[in-house]
Amino acid sequence: MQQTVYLKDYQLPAYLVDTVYLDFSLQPSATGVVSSVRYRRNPAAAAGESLWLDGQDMELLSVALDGQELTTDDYSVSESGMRIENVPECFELTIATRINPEANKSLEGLYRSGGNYCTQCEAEGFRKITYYPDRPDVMAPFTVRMTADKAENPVLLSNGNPVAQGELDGGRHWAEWRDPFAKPGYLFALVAGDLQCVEDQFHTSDGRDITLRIYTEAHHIDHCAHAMASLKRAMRWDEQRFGLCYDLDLFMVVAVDDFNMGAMENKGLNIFNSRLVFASPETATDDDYIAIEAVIGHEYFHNWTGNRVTCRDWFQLSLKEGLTVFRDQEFTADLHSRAVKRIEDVRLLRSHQFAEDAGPMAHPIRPASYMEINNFYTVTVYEKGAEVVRLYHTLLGSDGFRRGMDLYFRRHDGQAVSTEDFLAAMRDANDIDLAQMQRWYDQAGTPKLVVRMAYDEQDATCTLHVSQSCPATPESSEKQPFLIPLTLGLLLPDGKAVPLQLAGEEVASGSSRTLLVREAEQEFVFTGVREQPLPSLLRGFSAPVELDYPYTATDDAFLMRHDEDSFNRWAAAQRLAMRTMQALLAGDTSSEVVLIDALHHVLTDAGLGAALKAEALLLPSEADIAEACSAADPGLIHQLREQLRVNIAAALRSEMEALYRQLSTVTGFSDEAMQARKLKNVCLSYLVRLGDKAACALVYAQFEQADNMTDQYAALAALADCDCPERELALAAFEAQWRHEANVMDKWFGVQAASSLPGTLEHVQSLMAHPCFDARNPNKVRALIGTFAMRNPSVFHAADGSGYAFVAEQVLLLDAFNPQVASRMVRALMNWKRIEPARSALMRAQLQRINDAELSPDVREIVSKSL
Ligand code: B3K
Ligand code: ZN
Repeated sequence: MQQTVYLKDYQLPAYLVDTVYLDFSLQPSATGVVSSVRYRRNPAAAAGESLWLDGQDMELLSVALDGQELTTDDYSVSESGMRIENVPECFELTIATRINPEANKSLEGLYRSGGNYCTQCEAEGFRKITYYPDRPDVMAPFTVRMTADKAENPVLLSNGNPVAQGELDGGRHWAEWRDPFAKPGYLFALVAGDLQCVEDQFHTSDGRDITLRIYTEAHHIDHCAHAMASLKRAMRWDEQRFGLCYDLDLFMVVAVDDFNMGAMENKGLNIFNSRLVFASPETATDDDYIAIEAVIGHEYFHNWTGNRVTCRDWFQLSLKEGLTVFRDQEFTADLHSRAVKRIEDVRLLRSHQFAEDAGPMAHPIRPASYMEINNFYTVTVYEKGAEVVRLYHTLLGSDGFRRGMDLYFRRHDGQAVSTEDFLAAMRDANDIDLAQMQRWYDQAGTPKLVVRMAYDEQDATCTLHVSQSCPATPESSEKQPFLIPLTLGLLLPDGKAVPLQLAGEEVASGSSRTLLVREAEQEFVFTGVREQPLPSLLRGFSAPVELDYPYTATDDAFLMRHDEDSFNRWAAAQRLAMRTMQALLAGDTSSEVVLIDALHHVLTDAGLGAALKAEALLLPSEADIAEACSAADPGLIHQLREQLRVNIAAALRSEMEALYRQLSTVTGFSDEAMQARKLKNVCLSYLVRLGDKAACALVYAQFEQADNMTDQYAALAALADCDCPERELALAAFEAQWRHEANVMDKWFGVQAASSLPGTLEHVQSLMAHPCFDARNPNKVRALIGTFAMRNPSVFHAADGSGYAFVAEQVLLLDAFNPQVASRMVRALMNWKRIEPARSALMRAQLQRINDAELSPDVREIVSKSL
């Protein structure tokens, strides 16, 4: 049975490491690893402790201490590691092990992808390579030597800078790399194989020349230019915005096809899922382009937030991930549209993180315990973590935030620290009391902010009564009030903004300001308000909370037109659409006309940019609507939402067609062009709902004529959900065109798995036998099975339970070789308590079936907590 690890049990490492020397003899199924590590007793830890080294799934060949071979009397080995009693104050330990990269299908540790060797060590994969204190607070400089067959592996890479290389007998060669920066084992990386690279240069603002290389298999070498350009933009941006320069002479990115997540920030040698590197206009959508830039940025930014300053233990994961997500969000916002980026981030947060916070896996951004740390790379730790970092930014302003960051690096460069250290740096650099911020780290759950307004015409005052609460979550039911920045404005009936004068303050503060909510209940009084206003609350989504204000449909339609905050114009559109859906579910169609009228205005509003129009036209997803219901019926939600889309398309057909035609002339890849394409394709997705000949012909024409993947994919996705003759034509043509491009084929699998047409489950099952499908490849599993389980609610939740049974079966199959992927997939069944009773029972039965099987700790944790 898997042990639970608790934050409160943290202990300093008993031994520190001064140097690590690793020697790999690479062979596909029998790789020899010799580690020579210099240990020193930690003066800060208790004396006389034995040495514990983590290790698993290896064959131990020998152990020597200061050159003396040890016998099995001197150490004990278990499934999880090795203990050596009675070690000296200072010593060198040499351990030889043998591992099997070819057989490693967990994609953690050293494994093979496409005939090449690569590694993934975060969080606890280094212990599958050698016996070592595999914890982030043990940091050391690494030297790595590797030997390999030269013909098969002409390229040999590791962290840091190359030191030497040479030839050996028998067609083998060797290389040695040295990383001068002390790092934990989780940042170690090794790559060997038949790779080509594109090379570029970057001149840092502190006057150094850096060589940049992106490695890939030869046939993708022409698809790396966008990733390289993104890398250079990220390096420049981090210098300009945070004063942070790159520190080694070489920065490498390697693209591999088999990877459990997006990418990994290994020091000097980032390893990427190839889908987040390769791009050409023909193969990648505009969204792919933006995502590649963001993830290249994210991993690069980790060089400071994660690598130079790392985490004391894995409970602190958000220290590096929340902060680095915040940094990549700002990078994208500075380079593209800030408003659109904010809307997209908040949409993700509200759909996925709010749901996580309301379910059985709810945890604070700094969890207090875990069974399997890989299960905590979550939207809570990442996206809510980034929102908490954003709170400091809102509270301290841009300059104050920068002062805090500067102090954080001054104090902690080269250290492994905790979220308290980050809070302290922000506090001390700004001389401000931030003690209440700690609650955001310790308490799970989405706070609810209830706001009510009272207007007094006589006194011309407007009083906002604000109260906050937070629902019970598994770790606690008693919650302390949070510090919540509430950014707002007041709008008069003519749409003009009220200058905000808070009672008791001397000067007015413009038309938007941030109130600090600290108590469970608080009142704020604005004076000099001549007419009854409508409040625009939580502008820019100033805190990760659920807002409760009794807006009417007319209020929302008004805010959609007049709010000066573009984020809140979108938020009002979402609220209006959500209210309309909820009314439809209750059999009331009255707000539909308000929504359609408001969307008509959006379409024709000359003052609104294309991207914001597109965002406002997108209805809340079926999952979002289900999340807002108490006992959701996914079938009914799908049916009513589709009908609403048809009604919107029918009512606004001529405007949408006109806009579609007007935007069809756009070419190129500027931000404007990308935004225009987005709006055009949102119109297309509505028009296809009409399902008539003209509409389907229009979509198919776009499919055939597209010279870029954005347009081709949008048309394919639209047709995949439409029962028309063009559907099969498009799917067959796409397959014929792209069957040799693995990442493009994922789109083809995805649109079919997302289709709400009858027979989709059987079709998904038959696609598993397609020559391009491979259950060992996480991208394929995510594209086909993941899309079905997570992005096709109406079919996944089929009333007969067939979707649940299929997903449960796949989880069990996957868990036998890749627990991380299985453990993501099983989450589709996790929120069974929020679905209507009949389906809920079927979901629970499948969870029980999984629970009865032999499981990895990863899946066991999710299933046992869900039940
Ligand atoms: N730090 C890695 C994630 C590692 C996940 C391990 N299961 C990528 C990132 O967040 O940048
Ligand atoms: Zn990260």
